[in-house]
Amino acid sequence: MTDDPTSSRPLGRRVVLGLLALGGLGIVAGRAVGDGLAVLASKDPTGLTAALPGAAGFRYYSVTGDEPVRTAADYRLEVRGLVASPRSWTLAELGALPQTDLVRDFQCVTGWRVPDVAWSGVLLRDLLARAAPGPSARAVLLRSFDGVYTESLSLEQARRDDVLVATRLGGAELSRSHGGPARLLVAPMYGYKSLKWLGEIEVTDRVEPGYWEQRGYDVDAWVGGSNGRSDEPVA
Ligand SMILES: Nc1nc2c(c(=O)[nH]1)N[C@H]1C(S)=C(S)[C@@H](COP(=O)(O)O)O[C@H]1N2
Ligand SMILES: [Mo]
Repeated sequence: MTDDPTSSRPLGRRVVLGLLALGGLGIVAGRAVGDGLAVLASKDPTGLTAALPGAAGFRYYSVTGDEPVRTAADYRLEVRGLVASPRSWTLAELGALPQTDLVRDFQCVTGWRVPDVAWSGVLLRDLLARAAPGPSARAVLLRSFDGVYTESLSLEQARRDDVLVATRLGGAELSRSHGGPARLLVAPMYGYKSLKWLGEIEVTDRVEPGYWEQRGYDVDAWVGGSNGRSDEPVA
């Protein structure tokens, strides 16, 4: 874990005081690390709360104020658009499809990186094949059930063997903070492509820029590509 930027750096006194000043630490201490910590982290623009033990090097991101909630029972994934067979998938139905395991570094465009993250789920291309995209299909538009975040991929990108609808992380159910019950994992691209709280996949005739792309980030977000930033981990 030596290249994990968050575990190698002890928290300085100023940082800890800063966290206390956020006002949530005392409350969080009594709750399960994970969702409680994530709620605090979401209010921390520095991302430093996620350097506390238990967050495994990830920093929590949500462009909305709170975490959207779907239980395993009420979760639905809609697949629609330019397809012959639109349908809605329950979590159990996704779990009954062939599962793919992937171990990949997870890299945010802002510089943090988590090495060797273990994901499992359904290949996006398997879901697309079952929907049977029509002749004018060129891309997918992904919508989060947070109601705000979107992403998109060309069909060619969406059919890669390292692009998953992930339902498991690190050998456990994907937690709500990490986008559970199901999120996208686009392993070869920066983290912003890996949309959390996946609610809908719409097959479209062109790539439509997603949330961060409308705000200036590359649509093709290959790790090591431009984005005007270094992909080096934060020192
Ligand atoms: N719905 C949603 N998905 C999202 C984001 C977000 O703000 N909302 N942030 C993205 C960014 S910038 C990153 S780096 C990863 C972070 O994943 P994590 O919160 O599981 O660490 O989620 C991505 N997916
Ligand atoms: Mo990110």
